[in-house]
Amino acid sequence: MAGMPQEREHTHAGPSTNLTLTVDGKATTLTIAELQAMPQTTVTVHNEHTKVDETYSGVLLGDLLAKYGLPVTQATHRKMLRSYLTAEGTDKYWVLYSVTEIEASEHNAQVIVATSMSGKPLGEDGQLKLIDTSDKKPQRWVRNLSAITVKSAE
Ligand SMILES: Nc1nc2c(c(=O)[nH]1)N[C@H]1C(S)=C(S)[C@@H](COP(=O)(O)O)O[C@H]1N2
Ligand SMILES: [Mo]
Repeated sequence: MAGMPQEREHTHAGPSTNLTLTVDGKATTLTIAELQAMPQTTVTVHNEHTKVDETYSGVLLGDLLAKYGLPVTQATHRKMLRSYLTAEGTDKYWVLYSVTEIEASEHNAQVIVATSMSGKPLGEDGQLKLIDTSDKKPQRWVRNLSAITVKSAE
Protein backbone atom coordinates (compact mmCIF):
# COMPACT_ATOMS: atom_id res chain seq x y z
CA MET A 1 0.00 0.00 0.00
CA ALA A 2 3.02 2.28 0.26
CA GLY A 3 2.55 5.41 -1.77
CA MET A 4 -1.12 4.81 -2.44
CA PRO A 5 -3.62 7.47 -1.51
CA GLN A 6 -5.82 6.47 1.35
CA GLU A 7 -8.53 8.11 3.33
CA ARG A 8 -8.25 6.01 6.43
CA GLU A 9 -5.76 3.47 7.53
CA HIS A 10 -7.77 0.37 8.16
CA THR A 11 -6.21 -0.48 11.46
CA HIS A 12 -8.40 -1.27 14.38
CA ALA A 13 -7.07 0.61 17.37
CA GLY A 14 -8.44 1.67 20.69
CA PRO A 15 -9.23 5.15 21.94
CA SER A 16 -6.38 7.42 22.96
CA THR A 17 -6.01 7.68 26.72
CA ASN A 18 -3.04 10.02 27.02
CA LEU A 19 -0.60 12.06 24.94
CA THR A 20 3.11 11.46 24.67
CA LEU A 21 4.84 14.70 23.70
CA THR A 22 8.45 14.34 22.63
CA VAL A 23 10.72 17.35 22.16
CA ASP A 24 14.45 16.92 21.50
CA GLY A 25 14.10 13.25 22.39
CA LYS A 26 12.63 14.05 25.80
CA ALA A 27 9.22 12.43 26.25
CA THR A 28 6.47 13.64 28.55
CA THR A 29 3.22 11.74 28.93
CA LEU A 30 0.20 13.87 29.72
CA THR A 31 -3.10 12.50 30.97
CA ILE A 32 -6.49 13.81 29.93
CA ALA A 33 -6.88 15.30 33.43
CA GLU A 34 -3.55 17.13 33.16
CA LEU A 35 -4.51 18.53 29.77
CA GLN A 36 -7.92 19.63 31.06
CA ALA A 37 -6.26 21.41 34.01
CA MET A 38 -4.31 23.68 31.64
CA PRO A 39 -5.77 26.91 30.16
CA GLN A 40 -8.43 25.95 27.62
CA THR A 41 -9.14 27.37 24.19
CA THR A 42 -12.39 26.85 22.30
CA VAL A 43 -12.53 26.93 18.51
CA THR A 44 -15.34 26.52 16.02
CA VAL A 45 -14.43 24.87 12.75
CA HIS A 46 -16.35 23.82 9.67
CA ASN A 47 -16.06 20.11 8.99
CA GLU A 48 -16.02 19.86 5.22
CA HIS A 49 -16.84 16.16 5.37
CA THR A 50 -19.90 16.34 7.58
CA LYS A 51 -20.76 19.89 6.41
CA VAL A 52 -21.42 21.04 9.95
CA ASP A 53 -19.73 23.50 12.26
CA GLU A 54 -18.09 21.85 15.26
CA THR A 55 -16.93 23.47 18.50
CA TYR A 56 -13.93 21.92 20.21
CA SER A 57 -12.14 22.81 23.45
CA GLY A 58 -8.66 21.90 24.55
CA VAL A 59 -5.10 23.11 25.01
CA LEU A 60 -3.23 25.19 22.45
CA LEU A 61 -0.45 23.00 21.09
CA GLY A 62 1.88 26.02 21.21
CA ASP A 63 1.29 26.23 24.98
CA LEU A 64 2.27 22.57 25.32
CA LEU A 65 5.47 23.09 23.37
CA ALA A 66 6.26 26.20 25.40
CA LYS A 67 5.84 24.23 28.62
CA TYR A 68 7.54 21.01 27.55
CA GLY A 69 10.63 21.97 25.59
CA LEU A 70 10.24 24.47 22.76
CA PRO A 71 9.19 27.93 23.94
CA VAL A 72 9.38 30.66 21.30
CA THR A 73 12.10 33.09 22.33
CA GLN A 74 14.70 35.08 20.46
CA ALA A 75 17.12 32.25 21.16
CA THR A 76 14.83 29.52 19.79
CA HIS A 77 13.16 31.44 16.96
CA ARG A 78 15.35 30.11 14.17
CA LYS A 79 15.11 26.58 15.54
CA MET A 80 11.32 26.95 15.58
CA LEU A 81 11.31 28.01 11.93
CA ARG A 82 13.19 24.85 11.03
CA SER A 83 11.27 22.41 13.20
CA TYR A 84 8.27 20.26 12.40
CA LEU A 85 6.12 17.83 14.27
CA THR A 86 4.36 14.59 13.61
CA ALA A 87 0.99 13.95 15.22
CA GLU A 88 -0.05 10.30 15.42
CA GLY A 89 -3.22 8.46 16.37
CA THR A 90 -3.56 5.07 18.02
CA ASP A 91 -4.24 3.60 14.56
CA LYS A 92 -0.79 4.87 13.43
CA TYR A 93 -2.33 7.45 11.08
CA TRP A 94 -0.01 10.44 11.24
CA VAL A 95 0.36 13.89 9.77
CA LEU A 96 2.94 16.63 9.80
CA TYR A 97 2.75 20.29 10.80
CA SER A 98 5.56 22.83 10.80
CA VAL A 99 6.10 24.22 14.28
CA THR A 100 5.65 27.75 12.91
CA GLU A 101 2.10 26.80 11.85
CA ILE A 102 1.07 25.90 15.36
CA GLU A 103 2.52 28.97 17.09
CA ALA A 104 -0.13 31.63 17.73
CA SER A 105 2.57 34.32 17.75
CA GLU A 106 3.63 33.36 14.23
CA HIS A 107 0.61 32.09 12.33
CA ASN A 108 -3.09 32.87 11.95
CA ALA A 109 -4.32 29.47 13.00
CA GLN A 110 -5.25 27.92 16.27
CA VAL A 111 -4.12 24.36 16.72
CA ILE A 112 -5.46 22.61 19.80
CA VAL A 113 -5.30 19.24 21.44
CA ALA A 114 -9.04 18.91 21.95
CA THR A 115 -10.55 16.96 24.82
CA SER A 116 -14.18 17.86 24.21
CA MET A 117 -16.65 18.78 21.49
CA SER A 118 -19.63 20.95 22.40
CA GLY A 119 -18.69 20.42 26.05
CA LYS A 120 -18.91 16.63 25.78
CA PRO A 121 -16.22 13.92 25.54
CA LEU A 122 -15.16 13.11 22.00
CA GLY A 123 -16.74 9.66 21.87
CA GLU A 124 -15.65 7.67 18.81
CA ASP A 125 -12.92 10.18 18.06
CA GLY A 126 -11.11 9.07 21.23
CA GLN A 127 -10.41 11.25 24.24
CA LEU A 128 -7.99 13.44 22.29
CA LYS A 129 -8.20 14.96 18.84
CA LEU A 130 -5.91 17.44 17.13
CA ILE A 131 -7.85 20.31 15.56
CA ASP A 132 -6.63 23.22 13.50
CA THR A 133 -8.66 26.18 12.32
CA SER A 134 -7.01 26.78 8.96
CA ASP A 135 -7.15 23.56 7.00
CA LYS A 136 -9.98 23.43 4.46
CA LYS A 137 -10.45 19.70 5.05
CA PRO A 138 -10.29 17.63 8.25
CA GLN A 139 -7.39 15.51 7.01
CA ARG A 140 -4.94 16.78 9.66
CA TRP A 141 -7.45 16.50 12.50
CA VAL A 142 -5.98 13.40 14.07
CA ARG A 143 -8.56 11.36 15.92
CA ASN A 144 -7.43 9.23 18.87
CA LEU A 145 -4.34 11.40 19.09
CA SER A 146 -1.66 9.62 21.09
CA ALA A 147 1.74 11.11 20.22
CA ILE A 148 3.25 14.40 19.10
CA THR A 149 6.93 14.37 18.23
CA VAL A 150 8.86 17.55 17.46
CA LYS A 151 11.86 17.25 15.15
CA SER A 152 14.32 19.62 13.60
CA ALA A 153 14.84 19.63 9.83
CA GLU A 154 18.48 20.70 10.33
N1 LIG B 1 -6.50 8.66 13.76
C1 LIG B 1 -6.94 9.02 12.55
N2 LIG B 1 -7.29 10.30 12.35
C2 LIG B 1 -7.71 10.70 11.11
C3 LIG B 1 -7.76 9.78 10.03
C4 LIG B 1 -7.37 8.44 10.29
O1 LIG B 1 -7.38 7.56 9.42
N3 LIG B 1 -6.99 8.11 11.54
N4 LIG B 1 -8.18 10.21 8.78
C5 LIG B 1 -8.06 11.66 8.53
C6 LIG B 1 -8.73 12.06 7.32
S1 LIG B 1 -7.91 11.78 5.87
C7 LIG B 1 -9.90 12.74 7.35
S2 LIG B 1 -10.59 13.35 5.95
C8 LIG B 1 -10.62 12.96 8.61
C9 LIG B 1 -11.99 12.38 8.53
O2 LIG B 1 -12.55 12.45 9.77
P1 LIG B 1 -13.99 11.88 10.06
O3 LIG B 1 -14.06 10.50 9.47
O4 LIG B 1 -14.07 11.90 11.53
O5 LIG B 1 -14.93 12.84 9.40
O6 LIG B 1 -9.97 12.40 9.74
C10 LIG B 1 -8.59 12.48 9.71
N5 LIG B 1 -8.06 11.99 10.95
MO1 LIG C 1 -9.42 12.38 4.16
